[in-house]
Amino acid sequence: MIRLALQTKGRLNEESLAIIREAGIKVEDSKRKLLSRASNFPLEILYLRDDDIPHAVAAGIADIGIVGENEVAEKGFKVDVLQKLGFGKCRISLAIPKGESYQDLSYFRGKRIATSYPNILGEFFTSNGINADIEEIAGSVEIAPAVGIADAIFDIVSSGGTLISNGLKEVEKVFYSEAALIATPGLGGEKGEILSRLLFRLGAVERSRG
Ligand code: PRT
Ligand code: ZN
Repeated sequence: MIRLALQTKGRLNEESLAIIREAGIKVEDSKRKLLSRASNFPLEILYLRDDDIPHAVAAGIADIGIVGENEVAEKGFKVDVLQKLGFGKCRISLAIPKGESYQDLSYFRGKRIATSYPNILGEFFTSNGINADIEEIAGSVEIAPAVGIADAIFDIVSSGGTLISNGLKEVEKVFYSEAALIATPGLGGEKGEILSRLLFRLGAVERSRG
């Protein structure tokens, strides 16, 4: 038996379940139980918040998981990224008030930047020699400039609509992400063998999706 961590609800939940089901594995959604067993494959699903999936997989609470690469990179836990899954695509970008003029990264020197991804941003600034004040905030990052608690933001963007409706413009695309299958490093034995079978099926789904 192998244990797969999926997001309970949210942007990745439906497509994660869809890919497992397309692989021919019969599983229940998270509405009934937070831990449930597939009826025709040696797999059980543990439903978690996406933020908790990298740790759960690194610690072996789950053997594998489906989560955004952004969460894997931000949390920094040691997991193997086995396969990108082609959904949940987004980027994490720096954005500033739309009336500001922007030339290059030196704009951010000494500025306050609100984000839920302080580690990814901190590494990016360090490697580019930018000294800025990173303010970690949990939700509604995009309103931080309007309410005066930050000069700029570093947040997830997909269509860009949220930035526009908050009077912001995207000036640097820093990190590209999509959903990925991750695993506890060094899974072997029976679990390793089940994982190979699962990867084979996911490969077939990917080929049939084109
Ligand atoms: O409850 P839980 O903690 O599990 O979920 P969550 O609320 O933390 O995450 P959720 O469900 O919003 O997102 C899960 C994952 O989906 C993220 O970690 C990304 O990997 C991926 N993803 C893909 C996105 C987006 N696209 C996205 N557009 N996550 C968030 N957004 C948000 C973004 O934060 C911003 O507020 O959507 C807004 C921007 O969208 P646009 O289209 O207006 O640019
Ligand atoms: Zn989350």
